Amino acid sequence: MATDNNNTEIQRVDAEDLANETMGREENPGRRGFLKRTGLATMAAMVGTNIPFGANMPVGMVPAALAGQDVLGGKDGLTLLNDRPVNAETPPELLDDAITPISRHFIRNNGIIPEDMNPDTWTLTIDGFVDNPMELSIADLREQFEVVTMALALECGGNGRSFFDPPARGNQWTYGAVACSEWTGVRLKDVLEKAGVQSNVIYTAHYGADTHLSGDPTKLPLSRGVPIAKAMTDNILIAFEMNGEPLHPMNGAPLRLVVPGWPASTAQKWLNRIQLRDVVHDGAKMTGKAYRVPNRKVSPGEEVATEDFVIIERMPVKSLVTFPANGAEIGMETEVRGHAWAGDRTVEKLDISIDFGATWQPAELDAPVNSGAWQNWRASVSFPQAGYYEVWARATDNDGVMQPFAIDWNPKGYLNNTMHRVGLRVS
Ligand SMILES: Nc1nc2c(c(=O)[nH]1)N[C@H]1C(S)=C(S)[C@@H](COP(=O)(O)O)O[C@H]1N2
Ligand SMILES: [Mo]
Repeated sequence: MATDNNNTEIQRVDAEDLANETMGREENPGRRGFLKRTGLATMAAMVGTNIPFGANMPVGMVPAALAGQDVLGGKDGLTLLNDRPVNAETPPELLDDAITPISRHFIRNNGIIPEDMNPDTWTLTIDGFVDNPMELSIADLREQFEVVTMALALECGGNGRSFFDPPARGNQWTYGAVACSEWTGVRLKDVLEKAGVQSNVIYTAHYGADTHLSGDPTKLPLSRGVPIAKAMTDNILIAFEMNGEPLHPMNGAPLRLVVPGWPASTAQKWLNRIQLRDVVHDGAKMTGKAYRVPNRKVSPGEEVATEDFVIIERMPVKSLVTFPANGAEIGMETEVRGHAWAGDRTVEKLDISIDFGATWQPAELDAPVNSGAWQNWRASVSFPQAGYYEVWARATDNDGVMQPFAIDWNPKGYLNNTMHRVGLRVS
């Protein structure tokens, strides 16, 4: 029998949740179960019709019709951080390949993915301050521009957020909101050149077909852009394939931008419009504190006024150990390997330590296969005796900047490029 007590324990899908989402606030951290806070609108979309008694559904109840449905679309071994919107990261040891398999490319969604991802009817509009506004199908892109394939790394600006203290709100990414796939598409630069960039253009604005969590069609989940000089670099692609296959629905099918070296939030998925502007873009997640950091060093926990935030541009130097896995038991000799990347710069040096940073040894470091790719590295390690060790990896970029040991705190938990540590039991 439902007593008062029981009643208060049953939380409903409430107005406050929807309000939070409407405000575009990132939802609370942590690993929550499938559909734990899914709003009515999404559940309705997922079951394909409205749910008349939906307000009575306890939070966390999965509509029986959806039981067992795969929210990650066949992704392999990813950790689900949030289901509404879907956010999932890849454990470092699953990122061991030089080219990340599609099934292991992380997912970062700010809204609800589009229902229609038909490549045959998809169009991309180029407008704003251009001489020739264009509407291009994917076939037009393939026919009118040089099609290129490049290995390009994408990293979410919030990767590593979970290690901030005091904690920062938002998805609690650890290490795995990064990937390097092989993208096929046309250069953004070539398309913009054909459109004819007018002399007053300073910024791009990217639009996608995903919809806002609130269900409000006048709101966008995310629309970011880059300065025109960045847009005209030749490693930014309008991509229609990853690893030789059509884009995965969660990674922006059938068309997306791939912007290496900058926060991957600039890499609009489900791309349907690029507008050229004579002012800095002010779309969703461009303003306020989203993808912005204080313009100065701040102390942990400090309140920073919104006007003191600046847009994140280049991502900092960083690396990952992808073998062995954290917690592995291994023999006295092993290869240690991983990747390193440095925003628009290159990684010049990768050192590892097995003695908590007292001494360092250089790893063998490959050049990037092309500009915008991560760099692979490996080292042979001999441990002096059995016991517990940590492998630490530290990359240095071509400007001499090294990964730090401690985090430079910022309120939203962006740009954490501290060294990756992997604990090993050696016997
Ligand atoms: N349309 C659209 N594009 C988007 C996003 C989004 O929510 N909607 N998220 C951005 C963010 S914040 C990141 S980190 C990358 C993630 O790309 P992925 O999901 O393919 O890994 O996509 C970017 N592009
Ligand atoms: Mo992101």
